[in-house]
Parts: sequence; structure tokens; C-alpha cells
Amino acid sequence: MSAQDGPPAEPEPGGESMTVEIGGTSRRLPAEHDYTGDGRPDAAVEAPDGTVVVYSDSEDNETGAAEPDGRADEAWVVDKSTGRAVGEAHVERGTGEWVDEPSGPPDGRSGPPDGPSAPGGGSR
Ligand SMILES: [Ca+2]
Ligand SMILES: [Ca+2]
Repeated sequence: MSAQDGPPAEPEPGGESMTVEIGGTSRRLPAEHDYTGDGRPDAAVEAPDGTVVVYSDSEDNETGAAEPDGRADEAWVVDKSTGRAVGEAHVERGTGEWVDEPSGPPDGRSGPPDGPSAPGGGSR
């Protein structure tokens, strides 16, 4: 893709934020970068264990309509050392609870044989 011109309808950069509701608690997180590639800013939270959770808002959490409502409805757990997603979850419509996706992305499985790059120990 050639992106010579700016994005057509980008919401003002820098001033975005997203609400993440976990277990009845709401957190407001800055959403400044598009990690998922859909053109909308996502929020990211770094965890002490070296993973980053990326939150994405792509639909209305209550109706499921494809309109962002400012509340996160998808999340990916990314291993910082590899840059790969190691987990995925989404908000269950109706209950508003986070549900783990049972299986990873289908194309993440049979890739090129680049072995796990974990030289020298680790915490597991
Ligand atoms: Ca995004
Ligand atoms: Ca949402």
C-alpha cells in the first residue's frame, strides 16, 4: 500500500483514550498507537512479567455493532521479547466479561520453522 497522503478520516492523534472494564472496574487508558492495523488507536498496558496487553476497540460492547464505543472489546497478550501474540481475549457481548480465545490465530501455527528464540533460561 502506498500511503503518500495522510489517512482519510483519522481521529485527532494524541488525544484518544479508551476505557477498559475488567471485573467491574474501569480504567481509562491512553490510546495512541494502532497496533492491530485497523487504523484506530489501541491502548497498551505493560505487565511486570514482560508481556504487553494491547486493547482494541472495534465494536459497540453492548450491541455488537461495528462502531467503536470507546470501550475495549478485544485484547491481545504480546510477549515483548518475541513481539508475538501469545494470548487473545474478547469481551462477551451481554455480560461484558473478558473471555479467553481458546485457540490462537489460525495462521500463527504453521509458519516458517523459526524456532523459539529463548536463549539462556527464562522464568519458566
Ligand atoms: Ca487498532
Ligand atoms: Ca468497544
